[in-house]
Amino acid sequence: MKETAYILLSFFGLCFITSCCDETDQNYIIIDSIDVISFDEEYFEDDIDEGFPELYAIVRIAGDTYYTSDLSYDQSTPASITFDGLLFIGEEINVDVEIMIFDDDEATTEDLIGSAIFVPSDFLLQHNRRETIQGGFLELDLLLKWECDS
Ligand SMILES: [Ca+2]
Ligand SMILES: [Ca+2]
Ligand SMILES: [Ca+2]
Repeated sequence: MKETAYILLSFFGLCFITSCCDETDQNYIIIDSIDVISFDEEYFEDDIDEGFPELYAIVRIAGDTYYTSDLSYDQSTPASITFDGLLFIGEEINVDVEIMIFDDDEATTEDLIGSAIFVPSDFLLQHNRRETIQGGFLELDLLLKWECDS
């Protein structure tokens, strides 16, 4: 992760000098944040009604945890979860990436609310700032960052 950040930094540095900003050359995906648009409200594993869940996300690649987010501040949908410019580069852009949404619970184990799978390279052609992915009742918007964004 650190290594790829350095590669990206030097890449941006080079582009700064030569002022290149050809988006068609971009071979990586950056997710700034995600919006939880909707989810199965019957997900609750707890007996007590605790209101709107404290949402956070775990990103997994090939079953390994790649990123764990902080809790969302939002108490209704759409609930924003920051991804801090999460980078997918190299082989990572061609594999299944799973975003799992959890409810953080203090007294009991966290509840899995749902998950959705995408392949980062699917977004390269369109260059949309917002991409919607779904998994069952779960609907997420991915807010993507592109090199030429100002
Ligand atoms: Ca819960
Ligand atoms: Ca909770
Ligand atoms: Ca629980």
